[in-house]
Amino acid sequence: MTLGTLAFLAMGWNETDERKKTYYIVTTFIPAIAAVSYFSMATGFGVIDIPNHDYPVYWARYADWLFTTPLLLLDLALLAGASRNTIGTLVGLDIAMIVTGLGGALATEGAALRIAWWGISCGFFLVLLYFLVGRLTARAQEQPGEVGSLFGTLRNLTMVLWFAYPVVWLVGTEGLAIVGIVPETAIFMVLDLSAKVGFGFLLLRSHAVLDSVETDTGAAESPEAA
Ligand SMILES: *C/C=C(C)/C=C/C=C(C)/C=C/C1=C(C)CCCC1(C)C
Repeated sequence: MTLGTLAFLAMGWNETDERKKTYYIVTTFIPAIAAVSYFSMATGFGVIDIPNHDYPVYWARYADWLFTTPLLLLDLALLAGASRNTIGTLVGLDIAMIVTGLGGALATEGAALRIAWWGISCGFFLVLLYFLVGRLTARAQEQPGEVGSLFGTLRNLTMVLWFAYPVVWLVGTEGLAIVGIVPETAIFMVLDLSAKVGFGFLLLRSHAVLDSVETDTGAAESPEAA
């Protein structure tokens, strides 16, 4: 994650175009936050023992995801030229998904209740995907040049990888504990690296495509821009 952060910093260092800078700033913070979160988990601060739990809870994961998943969605939304309302909706659903997921991880009243929290979180996740596939994709397809296809690639990568998180959670130590803590941690690490550093590389290496993005972010409140 640290190497990814440094690579993105280097890639964006000499960028002068204000709009493109936004992508570099957003995308660089994603692995930077994850690096801090992993540091806290590696040193024990990001892990707590909870009464009635067989396994420690890695709460720092959720702190990481609370900030990094909205930033990933922001990258996608900016690429699609989404309105502020759409961005707000996506981020709201995403935060609700992570917070209810944390509720499940911390719940002490037994597996059934943990899985109920998981179900609530999945509900937010599915609505989020609905916006990603519907509203955002339609908007991205109106974009000139190759923006639509870059968006499609990143959206598909995001959907495939993000889908794995609730599955790993459910079979892992937070849920049914079919998979032990070591493989679970390893799978989350690969997912995190792909969804953050892999995603970032795909986005930022398409430097030329970012030139043609048309934004709609001000449309909700600034008709004078027209
Ligand atoms: C870089 C980190 C990423 C992309 C994390 C994504 C996390 C999710 C999509 C988590 C989803 C979850 C549910 C849908 C159900 C409850 C458990 C969660 C929080 C793992």
